[in-house]
Amino acid sequence: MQASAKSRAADTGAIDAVIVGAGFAGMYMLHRLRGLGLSVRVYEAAGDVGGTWWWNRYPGARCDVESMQYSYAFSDALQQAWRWSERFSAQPEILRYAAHVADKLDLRRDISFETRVTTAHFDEASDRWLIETDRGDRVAARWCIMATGCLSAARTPDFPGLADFGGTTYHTGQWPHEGVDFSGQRVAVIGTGSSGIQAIPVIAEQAAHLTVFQRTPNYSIPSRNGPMDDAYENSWKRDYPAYRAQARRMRTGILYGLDALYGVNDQSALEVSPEERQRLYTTRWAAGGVAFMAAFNDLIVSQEANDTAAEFVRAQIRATVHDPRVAELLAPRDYPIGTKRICVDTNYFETFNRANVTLVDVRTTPIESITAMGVRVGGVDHAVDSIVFATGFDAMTGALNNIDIRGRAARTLVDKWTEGPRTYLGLMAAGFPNLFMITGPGSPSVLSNMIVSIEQHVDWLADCIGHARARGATAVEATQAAEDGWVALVDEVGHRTLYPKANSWYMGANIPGKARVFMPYIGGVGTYREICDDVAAKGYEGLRFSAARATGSAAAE
Ligand code: FAD
Ligand code: N01
Repeated sequence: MQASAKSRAADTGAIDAVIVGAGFAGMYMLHRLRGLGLSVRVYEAAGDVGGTWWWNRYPGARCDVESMQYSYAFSDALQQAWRWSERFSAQPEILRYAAHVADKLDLRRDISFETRVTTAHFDEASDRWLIETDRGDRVAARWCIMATGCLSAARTPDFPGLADFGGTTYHTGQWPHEGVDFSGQRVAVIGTGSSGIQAIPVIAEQAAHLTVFQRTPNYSIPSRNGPMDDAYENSWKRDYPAYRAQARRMRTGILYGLDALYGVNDQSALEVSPEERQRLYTTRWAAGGVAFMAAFNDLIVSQEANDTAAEFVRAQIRATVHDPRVAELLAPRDYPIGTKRICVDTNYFETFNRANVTLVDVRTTPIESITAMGVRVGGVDHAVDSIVFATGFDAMTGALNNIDIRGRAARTLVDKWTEGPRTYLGLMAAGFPNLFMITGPGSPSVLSNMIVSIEQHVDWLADCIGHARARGATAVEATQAAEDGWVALVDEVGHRTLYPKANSWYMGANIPGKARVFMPYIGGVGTYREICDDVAAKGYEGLRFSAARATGSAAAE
């Protein structure tokens, strides 16, 4: 069912909760809050559910966490009934899955589509958020849950001359729903992150000529994608709840295969012989996927260990790409493997052996301008009919900062986060009572199987809201001390790893002027869950519960 919001009248009045976003986070949050008996309204800028998978329809888009795991675990009936057709499902199938969940749970009746939340202001007298949308909705809600996504604010760099381009431009994160036919065209792809690496091989097969503009080469592991193996599917489904429980305790929230071969190897890369190292890397390269980074336990903390994995990948690139000059350009050197999001591909490096593909290095000579005819680099014009921006997102904070969010004393979130995001557990921010973030900065979020992290946050938040209601509190707020302590921990744990060495979006480095802070919590999904559970068990340590002045009640704590 496709939702339609065109004729909807604007909402007014007071409700219990507003959720912003109807991706996997907002959908499950709605389901849980309904279960608590709350009145809920979800606002979603897109035309239907699915979030990431509604927007990112570029050719080649698919998940790189295996589909048996990149799916909801909260309902065994759901996970038993749904059948994935491939090891790593493509975007249309993931979107169908989201729609199926929405149908099953009858979610759409509480969702306003094509509706963007523009402001959220906290009213200290009533302990309510006053929320406005671009369609004129005005609603007061006790609880405001931002399920706005870590990778939903697409970003096109401000290239000089962009407006003059005579052809068509696309962004991978805002792909036309009717699809694009590149047959016979000269196409430019700018950007070689995960999106570019997925799109480039598919576009190359269709376009007359493809020119790839690469600023930073990426480490990419072959996916070895293929049709879902029935035996593999059944082995998961036989014991799904137990496997999901194991995955929740892993650092990344992913169980790497059901046999020991690709599991997390708790050995240092430096404690085995070079031959054994080579054997293990080769096995994982052959198996495909992000489990490559679990070959040893110190790849993200030891430069020396990391170098062994990085060199292995560079050797694969050299062995794959025929032209040695192109192979060298494609081989990443100036940051440790895994410290920019590891990519997973199908025929990415092989694509550069095609006669209709050209690689242009824009590291040494940056893109000068976009002209009417194409892309100009170092005085050379590359004439194209279409430009695909695979240039990523204002990650983790972009979607939140796009909303005018004001907490106590009308302080804006943008102002609070000038030096980088500050949260308690990645869930709340001091001075912003009753405002919750799902997979917010300061939580494992983008370093994990995000559906695992989403479910953990949603369950925790539903319990927290239930707890607040049970004790008669109308406001829940992180204390400044709790937030300060958490921010310091996130920073300290991050700096125990190699991650800060890369100019990555994890560090805010892809957005000019954005604070350089390692934003996610890298202590691991399992550890993080224990911390959150412990906080709850201690009566929500670090949170202050109170009752609104308007109700006349005294503070609840
Ligand atoms: P989203 O899916 O981003 O949904 C947020 C929604 O909020 C969006 O629909 C947006 O329109 C809406 N929104 C934002 N601001 C507003 C506003 N002001 N008003 C109204 N609506 C608003 N993660 C993995 O774990 N494994 C993968 O394999 C994987 N593959 C990915 C592939 C791609 C191409 C991309 C871009 C990301 C991928 N991710 C992957 C990350 C992915 O974003 C998450 O897995 C997950 O889908 C996030 O769900 P979400 O609901 O938190 O956010
Ligand atoms: O974005 P990115 P993405 N001139 O930021 C380049 C998830 N995801 O959309 O590295 C020239 O990674 C930029 O260069 P540099 C996943 O979490 C998952 O690809 O900044 N180039 C880079 O090459 C991922 O990490 C999947 O030097 C410019 C590229 O654009 C996240 O989404 C698939 C430039 C941007 O790469 C974002 O991925 C897709 C400029 N001015 C996405 N500005 C899966 O497979 C930027 N670039 C699961």
